[in-house]
Formats: sequence, structure tokens, C-alpha cells
Amino acid sequence: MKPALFLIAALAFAAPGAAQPPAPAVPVQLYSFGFNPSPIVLRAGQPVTMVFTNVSGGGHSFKAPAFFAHSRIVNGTTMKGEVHVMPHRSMSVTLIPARGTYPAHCSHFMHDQMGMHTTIYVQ
Ligand SMILES: [Cu+2]
Repeated sequence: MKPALFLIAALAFAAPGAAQPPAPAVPVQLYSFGFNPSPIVLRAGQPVTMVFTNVSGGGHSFKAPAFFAHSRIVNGTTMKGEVHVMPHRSMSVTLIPARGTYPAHCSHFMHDQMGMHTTIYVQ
């Protein structure tokens, strides 16, 4: 192996571990009809893994387009700023949040009106 090629290979192996800051889990429960905790308080610029767990027997979502748009998503995906969670399942998104106050709600029919909304404070 040529020296230059070896260096590139070594960097490729070293990068993932070195580049990933710790991202403590922030559990967020989705239930009928609300979120826990509520509100959700995060630190700006501090990586977190948000673990959305649907503890109910029906489908729910966590829709916060502005929050996800202003965050840097490190791992996981949202669908247009929304995370859909099937009954008794979890979905994780690792991100670095940006300072601000963001609304969140469940997009399922009438769930918002029944109390499924919260606020995310990134301080
Ligand atoms: Cu819901």
C-alpha cells in the first residue's frame, strides 16, 4: 500500500470515533394525549439523542418542523420535521439543538386539540 493511500485509510478508520461527541439520551414519552416531559428543556449546542417512545396502543407523532430545521441532525431521520412512532415502539434522533423556543404537537386527527402539544426550550 502506498503511504498516501495508507494515511487516507487510517483517517477513515479514526474519524468516526474521534468525531462523535457524547449524546446523552433524552427520553420523550408519547401518550394519549400528551408528551412527557412537558415542556422539553435542552441545552443549545449540546448533542442529545432524543428517544421518542409511544407508550400507548395508538399511533402518535412528534411534529416540530422549526425545531428540527434549526437543529443539526447527527443521526436518525424525520419526515418533514416529524417523527412518527407506532404503538409501543421507539424512534431515536441524535441532534445538536439551536437556541430558541419551538412548538411541538402530534399531527394525528384531533390529538393536538386533546392536549398533545408541548414546547421545546433550547437554552
Ligand atoms: Cu397523537
